[in-house]
Amino acid sequence: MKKKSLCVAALSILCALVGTQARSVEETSTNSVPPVAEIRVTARKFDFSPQVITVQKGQTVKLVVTSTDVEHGFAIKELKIKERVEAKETKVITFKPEAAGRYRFYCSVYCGDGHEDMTGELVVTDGPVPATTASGAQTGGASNMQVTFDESAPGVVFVEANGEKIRIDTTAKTVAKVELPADSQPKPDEQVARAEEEQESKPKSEPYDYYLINVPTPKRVVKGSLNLRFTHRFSQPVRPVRQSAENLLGLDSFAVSSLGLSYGITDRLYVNAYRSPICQQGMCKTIEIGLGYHWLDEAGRSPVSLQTYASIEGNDNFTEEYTYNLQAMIGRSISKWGYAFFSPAVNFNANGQRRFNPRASDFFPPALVADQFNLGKHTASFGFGFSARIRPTVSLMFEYTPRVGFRQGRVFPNFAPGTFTVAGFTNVSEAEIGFGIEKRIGRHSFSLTFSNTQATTTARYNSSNLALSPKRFIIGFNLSRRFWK
Ligand SMILES: [Cu+2]
Repeated sequence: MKKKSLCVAALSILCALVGTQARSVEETSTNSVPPVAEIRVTARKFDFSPQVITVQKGQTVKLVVTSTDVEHGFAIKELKIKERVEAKETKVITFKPEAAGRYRFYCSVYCGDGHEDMTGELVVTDGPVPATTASGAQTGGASNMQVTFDESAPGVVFVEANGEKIRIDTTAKTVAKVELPADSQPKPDEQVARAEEEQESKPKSEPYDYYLINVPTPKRVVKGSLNLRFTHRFSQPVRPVRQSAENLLGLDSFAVSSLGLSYGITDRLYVNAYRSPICQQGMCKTIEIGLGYHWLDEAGRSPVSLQTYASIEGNDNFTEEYTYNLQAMIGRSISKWGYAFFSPAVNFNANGQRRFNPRASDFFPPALVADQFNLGKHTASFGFGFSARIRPTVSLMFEYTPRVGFRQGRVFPNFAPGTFTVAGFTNVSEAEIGFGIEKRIGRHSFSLTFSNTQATTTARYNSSNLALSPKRFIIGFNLSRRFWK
């Protein structure tokens, strides 16, 4: 009994001691660390504002995150924070960083192409947050803190934030609220409107890539960005499978690799260069150089997105046999996940110098009738396409390009009955058809493609194919990568 009460007494003394200790720690910490740091953060396609948030270790941080457009997320892996911010709503995220360091924060809800760019940094300092950070970098979006010094009175500072102005006199050690004229305080509605306005002026990224398989889309080339396009087309058709199986469905066959670059001079004007080794029936070493312009944006409340493109293709590294292309790229969303495209083109001189016609000398004995056979000189084509996003970053694509004028397929000689004399020719050409699946990872995009044309430059995919029937497809890949922006 005696023992027990002694124990209780000792315990209560211990408790009291620990309690005082804890209180004194708390007291000293409240002296140096402001208890709560409330920071307003704006989330929108595709950035956070501010992008750098500085707080102090051990401080309770209250992030007031507002989305000005669609649903976004806010996540910091190391601090186990992952929150959803509903469209046009505000979410308060409270946490207490216990270790100093730099933490990456990012959007954790897919919000469109460019989502991967939505990142920022939380800096947790050991000591007090530097004043410049507190007043400058941290004040983005809706919050707007301003610190001004009174030139006439030394030691007087005005701090303006969230429509309030406070006068701090460090010599007299007084703090006083200064009344602001009513109209100088931005109303929350105005703040949202301003944020929306800013966003309108910012070009949006279309949720599809620059090309379906061969057909181009009206995707904007962002100013200052360099975009790489790499295409790879094998030559052996997938079907009949019995033949292609031993070559891994054609993957062992001769493949054509073409490489291109486009650069955004402004957010509308871009230049493009592309080199492809083959055209039809052999090596052409074609270089295509073009200029494009982005006219309309569906996101900018136009019914369609529209881009036009003009280019010149020259064979043998741009030294001969020129073709001139004009193309329009039109795109429209048909649902939340589907997009329709139409890309009409004219290709002047697609068969210039009659270079794809059969020649008398191709035959033995020479078939003079070949000189009379004409495949036409120019091509007009009509590329139709669809893409459907089946996952946030995965799309299925289909395209179909019928054409008129010069259409190169396979040219067969027709023999006069019972002889070996060439009496005429038949040209078998099929409309271009392609389908594929695309995966976008940040600024990369990779597509596995199937198409019945091996040539990929503007004039060639539009005017010729491998003389395959539409049932026969070759496997290919498209790779694209955006640099610099
Ligand atoms: Cu996002």
